[in-house]
Amino acid sequence: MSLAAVFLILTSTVSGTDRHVPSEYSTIQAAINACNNGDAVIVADGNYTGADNKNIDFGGLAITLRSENGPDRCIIDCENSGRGFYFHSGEDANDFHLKSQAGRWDPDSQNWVQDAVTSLCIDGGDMASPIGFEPFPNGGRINMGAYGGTEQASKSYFGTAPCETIVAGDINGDCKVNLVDFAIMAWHWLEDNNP
Ligand SMILES: [Ca+2]
Ligand SMILES: [Ca+2]
Repeated sequence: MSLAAVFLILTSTVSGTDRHVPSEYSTIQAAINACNNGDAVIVADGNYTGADNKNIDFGGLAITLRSENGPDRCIIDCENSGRGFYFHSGEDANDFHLKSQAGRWDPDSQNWVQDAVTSLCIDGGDMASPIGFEPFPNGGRINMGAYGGTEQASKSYFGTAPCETIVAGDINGDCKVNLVDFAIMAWHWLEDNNP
């Protein structure tokens, strides 16, 4: 799956050392490998590619990974191969769900909760990637990040509460049927994802 992931902000209650990419460590994984629990990896603006800038593995550490100046100019480009992050060492996945005013899955309460802000990574994934199991409203476009394309993907927020009634043809879920929906349909026109 093609995935360009923007850095997620992970929180930690312990303060530690700040480790800067690329000024101190040439790759994101190299910086993480040097971390102890409580450290922060801070990534400067740039487009990050290559083996040590994808499939990023926290190795079970409780650390913070964030962009220095916000997600717009700090991109992990997986170059159509691999994934942005690979969490498999018991990391607390709770922190990886993108914040959303329309709904974020909270594993602790096993419920959808609403945040005060909405992450720009929602509906920020590759237009050509299937949205998979993202719940409605999903914007008709995959989210960036660990839960993009899954049933735990954070919901799209359009400035108001989600629709009370779902209208046929409203592909992105903003309660309106208009050219935005048509554009999404046109983008995927005659696509066949059957195996
Ligand atoms: Ca989405
Ligand atoms: Ca719509």
